[in-house]
Amino acid sequence: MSGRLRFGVVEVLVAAVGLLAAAEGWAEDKKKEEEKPSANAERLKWWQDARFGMFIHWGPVALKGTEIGWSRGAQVPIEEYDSLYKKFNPTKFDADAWARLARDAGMKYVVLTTKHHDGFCLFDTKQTDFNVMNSPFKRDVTKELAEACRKHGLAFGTYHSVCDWHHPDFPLGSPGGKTKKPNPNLDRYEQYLRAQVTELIKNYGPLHVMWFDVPQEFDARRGGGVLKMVRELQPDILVNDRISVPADYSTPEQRVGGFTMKRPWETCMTIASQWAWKPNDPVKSLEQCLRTLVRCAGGDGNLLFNVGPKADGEIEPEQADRLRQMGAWLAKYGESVYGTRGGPYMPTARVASTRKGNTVYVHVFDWDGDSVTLPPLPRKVTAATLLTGGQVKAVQDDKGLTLTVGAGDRREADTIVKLELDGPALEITPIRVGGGTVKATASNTFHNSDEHGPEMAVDGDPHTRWATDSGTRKAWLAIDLGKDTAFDGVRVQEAYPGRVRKFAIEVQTPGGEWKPVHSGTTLGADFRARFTPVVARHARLNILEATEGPTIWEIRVVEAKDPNK
Ligand code: H79
Repeated sequence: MSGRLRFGVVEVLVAAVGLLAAAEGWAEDKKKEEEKPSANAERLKWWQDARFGMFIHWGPVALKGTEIGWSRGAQVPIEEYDSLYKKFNPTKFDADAWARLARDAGMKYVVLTTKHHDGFCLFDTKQTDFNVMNSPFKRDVTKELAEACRKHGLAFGTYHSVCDWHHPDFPLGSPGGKTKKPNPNLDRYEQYLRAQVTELIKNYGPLHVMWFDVPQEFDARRGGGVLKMVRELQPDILVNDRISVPADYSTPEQRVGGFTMKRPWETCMTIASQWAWKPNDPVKSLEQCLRTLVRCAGGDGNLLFNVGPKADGEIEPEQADRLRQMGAWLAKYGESVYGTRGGPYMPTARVASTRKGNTVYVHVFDWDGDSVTLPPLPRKVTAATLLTGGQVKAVQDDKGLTLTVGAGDRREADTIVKLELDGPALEITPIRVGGGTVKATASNTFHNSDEHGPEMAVDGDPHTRWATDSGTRKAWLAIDLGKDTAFDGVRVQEAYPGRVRKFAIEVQTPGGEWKPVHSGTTLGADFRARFTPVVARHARLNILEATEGPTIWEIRVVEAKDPNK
C-alpha cells in the first residue's frame, strides 16, 4: 500500500489545483476553448495510436545514484548536490544509441527531463548558468537527443518541472519543497519559466509534448496563462495535466490508469524503482512490463516507461535488455497494442482487451483452469484465433463468451485471443468484467469524473478507485447487490489509509431506512469486519468523519456462505 500512498501526492496536488480552477471561472474559458476544433487533434490521435513512449530522467544527480530533485537537501546536502554538475562528464553519452534503444523497444516517442525540481538544466538555456553547457561535458544533451529522435522517426518531447527548489525566485525549496525561500518573487519566476519554455519550443521544436510537473504555487490562472503561451508558440503541441489546468491528458503516476475513453491518459512508470539511476535497482520482470503496457492499452491509455541513465551516459544493460525484450514481443504482437483503443471489456487483474476495426484482442493473464468466461459480447464472433500461437475455442452462449486454450498454448505473460466480429468493435459500449451484478452509487465523486466514480470500487479492479472531491469530510458509498443477499461481513480497501476517522457499515431495511451493522474509526488498506448475518439488497459505507476526501479502491460484502471468508 505504501507505494500507492507515496505516488498519490502529485495527483492530490493536481486535484486540489483543479478545484481552484473551477472556483476561478477557468472552466468557462475551457468550455469556449473546447468549441473550437483543436489544433493538436491530429497529434493527439497519433500519440494515442503510438501507445508506448520512453521517459528519461537524467542529470548530474546520477553521480550520486539518489533520486532526482527529491534527494537535494535530503540524502545529499544542498551545496554538494548543486555542485555535482561540475563533475558531470558523461563521456559515453550517445544520443543515437538511446534513440535506437527506444525504437528497438517498440516505443514511438521520447520525453527527456530538461529540468527537474532541482533546477538543473539539461539544455543550452540563456536564462541561467546552472546548465549542462557549464559542466565539463559542455554538450547540449537535449539538442543531440532531439536530433537523434528525429533521425530515428521518434517524436521528441520535454519534461519541464514547474516547481524549482533551486531558483531563488521560486517560493519553496529543498528538501521536497518543504522550506521557504527568503526573498521569492513568483512573477519573476514565471517569466523565467516562460522564457525557458519558449527556448525549448523554439530551439528544440516542434516538440511532441511539453510535459509539465508539480505546479506548486501556480494556480489555474498562472498555469493557464503559461499553457496559452505554449499553444501560441506551437499550436499542435500536446500538454499534460500538470500545469494546474487539465490541458490534453491525465497522467497517473506509478500506477496503471483506470479505464476511460472520455479523456486521453498516460501512465508514467519507472522500469526499476527510482526515476533517476540508482545502483543495483531491481528491474521489473518482463511479465510485469508487458502486462503494464497491455493494461494501459486495455484501459485506453498510454505508457511512458522511464529509464534513468548512468552518470557516464550509458543506460543500464539490464534495463536496456528488458526494453529490447518488450520490443521483440511487440514486433510479434504489436497489432494488439498499436492503433487500438481500450475495451470493450474493461481491464481487471486477470484480463484486458483492445480493439480496432472489427477485431477484439482479449489479453488473458490468468485462467480458470483451461478457460475464461467473459460477459456476453453484443456482436457475433465470426472467427477466433490465438495471436500468440496455438488453438483456441470460443463459445458464445447466454452465459457469455467462453475462451478455452490448452496449457501448452497459454503464455506466461499474456495469451492473446484475436476475435473477428460481424461489425465494428468500437461501437460496443464498454463492458464491466468480474464486478458481476453489483452496482454502486455515492454522495460525491471527484470532479464528477467516471474515472473516479463509485463503480470503480466494485469493478474487481484493484487499480481503480472511487474518490471524492478534496475537502470532503462526510460521504457515503452504497452498493446494490441486485437481489436480497445474505451476508455477514464486509471488506474495504481504503486508498490513503487514515483519512477515514469514523464510519458505519449500514444495510437498508425493507422500509428504506439505513441500519448500522458495524461501526468503527479506522478503515485502512485491508479492512475486514464480521457481523451477525443480515439479508439485504442495499448496503453502504457511511463515512461520518474524514480528514480529507475519502477514497476507496474496492468494497465488497462477504456472503454468509462464502467459502473465501
Ligand atoms: O519526475 C518524477 C517524480 O520525481 C515527480 N514526477 C515524476 C514524473 C514527482 N514529483 N512529485 N511527485 C512525483 C510526488 C511525490 C512523491 C514522493 Fe517521494 C513520495 C515524494 C516523497 C515521497 C518519490 C518517493 C520521491 C521520493 C520518494
